[in-house]
Amino acid sequence: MSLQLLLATSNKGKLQEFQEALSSLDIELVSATEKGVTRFPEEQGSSYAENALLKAGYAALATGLPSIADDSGLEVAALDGSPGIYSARFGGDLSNGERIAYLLNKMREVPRGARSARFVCAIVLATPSGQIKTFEGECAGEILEGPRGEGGFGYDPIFFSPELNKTFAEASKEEKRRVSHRGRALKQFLDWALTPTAKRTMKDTLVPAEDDY
Ligand code: ITT
Repeated sequence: MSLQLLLATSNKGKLQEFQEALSSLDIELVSATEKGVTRFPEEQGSSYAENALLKAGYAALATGLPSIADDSGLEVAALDGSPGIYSARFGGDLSNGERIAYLLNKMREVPRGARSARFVCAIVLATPSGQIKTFEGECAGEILEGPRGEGGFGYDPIFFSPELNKTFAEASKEEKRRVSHRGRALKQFLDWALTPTAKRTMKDTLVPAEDDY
């Protein structure tokens, strides 16, 4: 029976990207909702890694399963690195489209050539007995003056990737995974997941395998 690994997120876009990136591993990636975890602790950390650890650690203790969480954000140079770790709540309780409009409005005076930004991602694996492993990735881009593309999620329609020569919302899933902050952190996770240490770590579970009954 394959190992179960819980993904501690309520963001469907992240869940899809993790499922696709980890499909080659002999791991059953289960969502938090499937295991009855629908709420996570408030993200009070001062870094992506701290917030990811809060989510993964909480899920590991709540379910007894090794758990991974992603904390990520968009850092805009002209806004002094904002919204950063506050990306999901930037502007308050807004729809995705409203949040994009809020960001674009803040940047209305910023000329082309001064609209650089980066996405940053920390993925943390936490086990029920307290083992922790962190993976990080980032990618550089520019904030466009208006949205382009229908794919992805969050700020993808306004994030132009010079490597792809298109926005993340115009990119295919494979293209986004190849260059994105999450794709890069997931690549590190994938490389590590094939090592003997990783297999031991991911077996650190309080949930008995079905054939143990
Ligand atoms: P969970 O905490 O439940 O995982 P969340 O959406 O609240 O979901 P974060 O606290 O990590 O996650 O906030 C990250 C926000 O940054 C996310 O809501 C998006 O607005 C933005 N973001 C992160 N990665 C992104 C990506 O690949 N494309 C577009 N926007 C992204």
